[in-house]
Amino acid sequence: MGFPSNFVWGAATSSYQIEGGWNADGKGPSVWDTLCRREGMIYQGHTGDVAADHYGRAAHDVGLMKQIGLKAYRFSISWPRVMPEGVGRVNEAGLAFYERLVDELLAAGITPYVTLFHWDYPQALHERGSWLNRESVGWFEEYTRVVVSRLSDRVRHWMTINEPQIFLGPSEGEGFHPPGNRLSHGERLLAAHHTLMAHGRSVQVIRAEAKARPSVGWALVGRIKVPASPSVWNFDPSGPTLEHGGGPRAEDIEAARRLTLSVKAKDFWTNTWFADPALLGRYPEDGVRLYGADMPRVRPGDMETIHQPLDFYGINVYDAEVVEAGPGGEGRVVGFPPGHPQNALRWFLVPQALYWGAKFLYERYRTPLYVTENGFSGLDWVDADGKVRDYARIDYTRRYLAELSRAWRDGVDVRGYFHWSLLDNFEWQQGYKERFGLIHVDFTTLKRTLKESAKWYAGVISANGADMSVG
Ligand code: IFM
Repeated sequence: MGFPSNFVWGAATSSYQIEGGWNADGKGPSVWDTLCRREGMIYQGHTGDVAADHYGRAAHDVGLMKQIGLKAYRFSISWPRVMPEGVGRVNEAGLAFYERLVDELLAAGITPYVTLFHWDYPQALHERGSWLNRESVGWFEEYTRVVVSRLSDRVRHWMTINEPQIFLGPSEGEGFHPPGNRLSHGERLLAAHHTLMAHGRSVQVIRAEAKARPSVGWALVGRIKVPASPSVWNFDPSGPTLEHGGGPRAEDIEAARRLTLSVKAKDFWTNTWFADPALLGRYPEDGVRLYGADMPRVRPGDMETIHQPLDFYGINVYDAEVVEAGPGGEGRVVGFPPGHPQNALRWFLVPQALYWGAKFLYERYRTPLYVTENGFSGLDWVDADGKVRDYARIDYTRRYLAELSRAWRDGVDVRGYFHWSLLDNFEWQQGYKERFGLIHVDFTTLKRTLKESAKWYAGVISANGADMSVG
């Protein structure tokens, strides 16, 4: 086990999922405010109106972060809180909230990592065509400028967008995230093209206008395939380990690599469709071939805008599919055996996702990595004695961290790890059904309770990952 000496230990959240204060102090409506009011869209009609009331309790929450010993906190800015119509008018009270949060963090010795867009999109801009409208590139640029001009004397670490795969897939394709569109494949690719351009323009603005030298990245879903091996299936500590012949075959590794780095279907569950243009300056050939006539028109200069150097690449990793090589070497997905561990959302536990994901993406893009999200959804509650015994979260996290450490020892430049999430929060269309937090939130009283995992994580941080034992 081991991590670099300056490893960044953090936790992450996003604005709509924790803030509440949905119409407080001049905030404009976001597409999620609208969707939550549409019947049948969200589990039991839950909304983010109050969420964890982080808007009203940010100072208290920073105190809890300090108690855990976090070195860094990743949060996102609510675009409509800062610019109620998305462009033009600036809501000073909204900006002041984030200024106070940053000041509190710095005073507590916690480094802020700011995500500009984690799906909290102004309703007013949705009504003007959202990412389908080429003007959306300029809207995001303007919003970036407003935030950077106010916070960049104190914030150095920036992420432009979070998981475009999700806010474009379920939102514009499958219709269960807002705005609930079912666009054609060609339209979705156009929205993705504009999103990539908005990312590139935002990077340019941050670099040109930040007051303190910035470090700029983004956070993508790592759609990871891992090679089949006995150690992937066997969770018994006395079972096969890599050291005891439980490692994968070379052809399975190659199959997993190719599938992780390919475009195979007309959906957005891909790494390369987004990362190749941004980091290599071109759309991947397999995708261009597959998408054919649906391809967006790439105008002169578009790719130059998209292709901006990044200081880091953020991966959000929770699970993976397991693959093995077929007779011709092509990868095929192998199902999980009965009883394989799952989280409350029924996502399978595959700790090797952090090893292979980090390795495959680093080898292709040669950009320092952060794990910008990784965590476990459970059905935790406060026991009669006041403790939250979320041992499955601890076990999940230590297994994933062990694999991340292995990636680092094998030469991957991993800079930090942000646990998802700091607080129990609004899990999009699932509402408050499952809990991802290190800190339990009672959504009736809004009382916070540090879970056993938070106490364990505090120990991990203070030992810089050298000790992951429980209790
Ligand atoms: O809660 C989400 C987050 O908003 C984006 N990444 C995945 C998390 C868990 O589903």
